[in-house]
Amino acid sequence: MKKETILVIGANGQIGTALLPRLQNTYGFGNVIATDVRQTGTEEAIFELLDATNALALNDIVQRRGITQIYHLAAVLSAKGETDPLWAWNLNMQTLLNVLEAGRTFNLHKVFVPSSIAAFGEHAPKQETPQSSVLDPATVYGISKVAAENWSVYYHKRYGLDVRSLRYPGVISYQSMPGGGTTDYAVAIYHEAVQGHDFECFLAADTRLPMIYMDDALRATLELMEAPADNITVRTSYNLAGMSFTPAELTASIQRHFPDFKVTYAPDFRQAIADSWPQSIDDSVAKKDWGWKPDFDLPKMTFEMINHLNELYHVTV
Ligand code: AKB
Repeated sequence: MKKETILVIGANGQIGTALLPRLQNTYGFGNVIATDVRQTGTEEAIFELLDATNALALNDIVQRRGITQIYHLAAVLSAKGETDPLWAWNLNMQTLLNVLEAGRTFNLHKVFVPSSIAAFGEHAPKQETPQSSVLDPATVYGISKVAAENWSVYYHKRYGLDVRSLRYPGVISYQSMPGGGTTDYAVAIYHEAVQGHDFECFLAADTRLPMIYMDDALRATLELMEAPADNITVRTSYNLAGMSFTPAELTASIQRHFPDFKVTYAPDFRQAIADSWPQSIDDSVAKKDWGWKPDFDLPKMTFEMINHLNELYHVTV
């Protein structure tokens, strides 16, 4: 068992929920402290309430628990952020700066700060978007991610803080629902299909976006965090790819299991956000630096999602 004490901020979110058991396996149950602004009562972890916009509260936990690494997973996502841009900016930036300051002040070994494909905007190439592209995001979430990438480089260069980051595509998982993202349709659609419901998609049928299955996203996160520091040539955030598909292609892959499943399309304000993002991502630098290789394609992910959600909803097929 590795000797680190890990703090997870936003542990009840989509990635946190799935990441916790993996961290507990690697570092030991007692060495992973889960925190969030709300307690669900279902946490299988050592849990503390934490509003990470409060620097004193964050610093108190870091000191009291002898934290050596932070995974900062709390953020307001792309669609929700557009409903209240200044609130989203303040929350995303205040939590980020508090985490980086805690990292510097308490000499933390490593900090993980996720970024997103939302960091890209209309002037980045849409296909196989390169690691180094123009970053002109259309959302406040994207703007906060670009700022976070630059702050991470600053803390690394100026203070030697070992901050690492991935530009996550849309993450698809069965463990919990995402909240407030533009790629959320690709999770909700499975839940409706498995329950025998029709689905109304808020993006147009041909909207291609980069996506990744949670298993791959978690493996990427842990492989990046465990890579030797000398291998990490990107301190902004690594491009990360799993697969790319449209709502129509996702529907067809679900219909191979549920032939009667029906989807209608009613694009809303999230369409413009999706249209500003890449359609596919070039993650060759992650492959070269720390050996990244995705395992899940669309058919394999659909098979897994349906199996897990069948268990959840007790549907027999
Ligand atoms: C969102 O849709 O906002 C997120 C993301 C791509 O970062 N899933």
